[in-house]
Amino acid sequence: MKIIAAKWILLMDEAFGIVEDGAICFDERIIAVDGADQLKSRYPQAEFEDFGDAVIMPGLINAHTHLEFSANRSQLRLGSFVGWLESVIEKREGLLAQCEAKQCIDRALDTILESGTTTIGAISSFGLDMESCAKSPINVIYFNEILGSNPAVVDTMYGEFLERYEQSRAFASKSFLPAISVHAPYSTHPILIRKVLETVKAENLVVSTHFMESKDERAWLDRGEGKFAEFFKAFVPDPKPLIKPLEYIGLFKGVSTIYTHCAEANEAEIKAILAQDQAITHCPRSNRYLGSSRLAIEKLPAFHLATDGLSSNDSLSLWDEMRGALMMHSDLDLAELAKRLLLGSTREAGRALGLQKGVIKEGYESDLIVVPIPAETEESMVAISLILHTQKVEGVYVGGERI
Ligand code: MCF
Ligand code: FE
Repeated sequence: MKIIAAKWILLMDEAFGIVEDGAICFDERIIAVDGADQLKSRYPQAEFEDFGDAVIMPGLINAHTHLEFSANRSQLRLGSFVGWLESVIEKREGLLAQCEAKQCIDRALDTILESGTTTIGAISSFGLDMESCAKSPINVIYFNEILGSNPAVVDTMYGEFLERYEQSRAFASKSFLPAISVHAPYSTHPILIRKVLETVKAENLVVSTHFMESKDERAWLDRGEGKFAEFFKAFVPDPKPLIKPLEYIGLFKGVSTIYTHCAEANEAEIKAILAQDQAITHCPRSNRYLGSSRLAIEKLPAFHLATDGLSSNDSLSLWDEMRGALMMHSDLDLAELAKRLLLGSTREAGRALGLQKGVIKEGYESDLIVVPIPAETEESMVAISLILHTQKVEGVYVGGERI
């Protein structure tokens, strides 16, 4: 059992509660939050550490990233979605090989942990990141991806997916939870979706999917037009969209689902997602770099933040993502936005993934980070200051253990 104290504790409760001069007593789970003296007399056997001028808060949760693309710097073409996708197909082999050779997945995981992210949702297209994720101290929801739009190859795609999924199940542990990702409405045949959703329901898993990420996706799914029409002609003679967006959302009814991006989603689609009690991931930098619209977060009751992969971003740090979001949503009140971004990187992400993480509350898991903050910081500036100045954190606890 441990007690840690600091000038500020950010609880990440709904009201963004801050405890001044507080302390937390915990083992694997959080036992109590109070003043240091009170906790020390209540739990005299606990190990004690005072971090002084610092913030203690839940470890950050990045619900959507692609570690297998971590070798990318400027090989992939940014600016528009289908242009980017073509470059992925062209450069994929090289990028994956480069990543294996340079062990860049392990390095990416190290930088993620140093930045204070203690849980990730890793979208895995090929299974190359499986062992690294399974052995990392970071908690991983390992989303085995399924895709395939051509009916002629759906059985092969499903077989190949199943093999990866079964392999990942063999690694399952407290910090490695196998799950399933359906790539996107333009890339995954409804036959495949229905098939994997049977497994999802039987095993009560969380599903992750890309949804309405780009203007190209909007034009294709609504009207069968635009750059996707050209793109698919390379594979099939007379390509047609596989499904309407609202129908796609309907497939996931009754399943805990995370829709990543939604930058081009319309009001009816957002309403349908919320009516099904499902979650929306916001990746502001990835959207900017792939030419998508700004997601109107001010219209959403909740959202969580994620970095996406280095395939469409310049870092895997949620602090960098929060700084990007502060700039992107330039009409929103700075202090309120800062709080929402912190909640979106902790509480809301934990909730979307169905974890007892992301909040400092009795019974929640003890994934905690310690971030230094100048002594003279006023309470009203704590959230803004954290976002503007944090690169690496001073201390990380995962499941109550100091890493
Ligand atoms: O999230 C970004 C952009 N949107 C879609 N997909 C990916 C992203 N980063 C990597 N991907 C992967 C995706 O999982 O690229 C492939 C999929 O395996 C594109 S479809 C051939
Ligand atoms: Fe993604």
